Amino acid sequence: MTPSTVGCRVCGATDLEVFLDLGRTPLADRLVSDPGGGEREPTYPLEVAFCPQCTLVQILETVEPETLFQDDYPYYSSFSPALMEHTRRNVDDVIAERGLGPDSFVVEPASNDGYLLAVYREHGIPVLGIDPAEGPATAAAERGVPTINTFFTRSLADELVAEGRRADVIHANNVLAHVADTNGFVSAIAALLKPDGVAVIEVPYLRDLIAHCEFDTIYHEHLCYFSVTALDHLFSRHGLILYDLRELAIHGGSLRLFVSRGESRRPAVDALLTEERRVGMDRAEFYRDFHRRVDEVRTRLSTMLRGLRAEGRRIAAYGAAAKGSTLINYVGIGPDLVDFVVDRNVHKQGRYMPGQHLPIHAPERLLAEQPDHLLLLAWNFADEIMEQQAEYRARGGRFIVPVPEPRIV
Ligand code: JHZ
Ligand code: ZN
Repeated sequence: MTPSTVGCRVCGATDLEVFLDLGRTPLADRLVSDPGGGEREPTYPLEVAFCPQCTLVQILETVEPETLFQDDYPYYSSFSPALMEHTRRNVDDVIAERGLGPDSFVVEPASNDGYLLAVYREHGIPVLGIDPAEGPATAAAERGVPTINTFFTRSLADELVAEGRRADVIHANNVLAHVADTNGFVSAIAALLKPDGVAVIEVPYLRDLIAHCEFDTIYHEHLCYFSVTALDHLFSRHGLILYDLRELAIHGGSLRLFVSRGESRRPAVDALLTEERRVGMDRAEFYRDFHRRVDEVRTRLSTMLRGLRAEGRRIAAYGAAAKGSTLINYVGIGPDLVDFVVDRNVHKQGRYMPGQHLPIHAPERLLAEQPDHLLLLAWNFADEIMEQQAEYRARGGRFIVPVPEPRIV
């Protein structure tokens, strides 16, 4: 492991240990419009490190948030039916558990296109979305979800509090890992919550990332990779208690965290803290052979795709996902191996994947061209996508799932 000079994002410690180096990659959600047009595509180092003081796993590079999220952000949550289903169940549970009604107030930083808050609106519960990405924030406003088009910060939280708008519930899904000022974000949550309010936060779970070799979920938008140990420490720094949690299958394995000021700790939290200590997630050794496993996936996937190509097979890919960008750029999957990518998101179609410049088309292209193999870049939605593509499969198409180890199904 290489010692690093950058400070930990949460505790400031400077003795971080780098355990994985994915080289320089382009930004995962920065799709290319005109690959032949001389548009220079910047690349940034992608090194992952462990903090021996507070156990946080993090990347060292911080790309300015404005570059990552503000301008031309192509991710719209509503394009994934399984995510919508997951969200609806989450909201229904929270409404029932907290007894929410027309006098309640629900706030969501990183509300994207309003897919989650719209469900509260259906129940007549007042909401406020906050999102820096203009396209998704506009889409949210158009569907009737009031949205402030900006970043969620401590000063914004203080303004809302000054207006008497404290929250009964704050949802923060897949955003905690994305913020450069981790402490500022958590302190903003603490400030905005009513004394008996609760924050319901979803993050991808580091244990699953390591266990299933999901190295492709590492990209510049994801600054932190959380264990319960690191989260527990983070919230307690800001006077909050991580009092309950649930493990979720979404995004390759996530945690739903319940955080408040005064609730008493439920057994699920201690159970995972104990488990993490048992397997060693709080120690640097745990992470030391990860790079070897990642490189094994790279070699096997590259060999598999090259072998198929040499046999004259045509290969396409499904899902112009951000994680797909890490995968194709780290493994080196270019137009010589994969003809095109399909995605339902109309904002991605007609553009090209970062770095490797694979063209992105609508899914209808699959049946029109019937490639022999389909590399699942959005492997986290494998079941849903395979079901949708039953016809492609019936006609002889095969799927390639890249992680935890490349296999053809
Ligand atoms: P998906 C996103 O990452 C963005 P990505 C972000 N960086 C983040 O943190 C994680 O989520 C959690 C398409 N699709 O959601 C939609 C279909 O076309 O796995 C998406 O473009 N048809 C904020 O981008 C892509 O695949 C379908 O049936 O890695 C999936 O991307 C389905 C289900 C998806 O996350
Ligand atoms: Zn630390």
